[in-house]
Amino acid sequence: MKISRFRTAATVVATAALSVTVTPAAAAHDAPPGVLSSDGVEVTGDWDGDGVDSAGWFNFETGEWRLRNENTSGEADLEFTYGGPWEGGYPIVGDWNNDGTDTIGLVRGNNWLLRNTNNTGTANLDFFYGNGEFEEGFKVVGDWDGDGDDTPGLVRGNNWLLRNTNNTGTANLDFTYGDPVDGVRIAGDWDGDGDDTPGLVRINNWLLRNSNTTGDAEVDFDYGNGFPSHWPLPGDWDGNGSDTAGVAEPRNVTIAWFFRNENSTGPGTIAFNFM
Ligand SMILES: [Ca+2]
Ligand SMILES: [Ca+2]
Ligand SMILES: [Ca+2]
Ligand SMILES: [Ca+2]
Repeated sequence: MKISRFRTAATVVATAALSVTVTPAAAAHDAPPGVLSSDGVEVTGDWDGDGVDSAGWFNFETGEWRLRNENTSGEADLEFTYGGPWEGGYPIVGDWNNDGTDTIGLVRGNNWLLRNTNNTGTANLDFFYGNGEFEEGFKVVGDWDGDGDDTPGLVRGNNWLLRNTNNTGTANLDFTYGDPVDGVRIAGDWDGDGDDTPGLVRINNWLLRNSNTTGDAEVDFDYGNGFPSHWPLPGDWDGNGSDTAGVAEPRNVTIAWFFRNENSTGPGTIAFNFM
């Protein structure tokens, strides 16, 4: 639920999606990191505050967001623009104000522009976190301290730098997890205790840790087919308080979503198409 995915050409390697790789074509319109060509980004979050995370999609070329409230095939329940055409930015979603609903945000360089409602408008929160225009850290979002609000994180190599408030400042938590060059960085509440903690997905191997401290993975399983056919998107699909594995598979005119309600190897139990 706290990670977004670029629906990109297969030419983008996994590591490129994790670091700022501004190509000449992308630089022309400030495309999100790692994107060579793309028409959208997948996200998951609880748009209606019912406790269940569901699918969403952001088109960074037009600023259009499409969010769906049910994990079934169908049209968007919410459709609006946030971030104008070609303004770009790295899309993130989270519950910035602890009202139970996940909403949208964009990160441009180190400028975090968060909005508390899922509709067109300007940023309700506008602050800086990271090192300037060329911050290379992979953006993650989560409730690191379990107080109910989601706040920023940056992962530089294997260094996780997490902040507990949505305002300008430095990291409150600083630890290492994973290898310097590693899989896709994710975050979620794997054990349902209220705090979000790190995860790594290496190809299709999910390695989850339950505390925001240096150490090894506590949960280790395989799910999905790995990048680039599947992109990991964790979330709470059954509303029981714990985040579990999901993947999105971009197809020609839609995206196939496969969610599982346990962090273990096995088939997806929820499957649908939405874009
Ligand atoms: Ca909220
Ligand atoms: Ca928090
Ligand atoms: Ca937790
Ligand atoms: Ca769950």
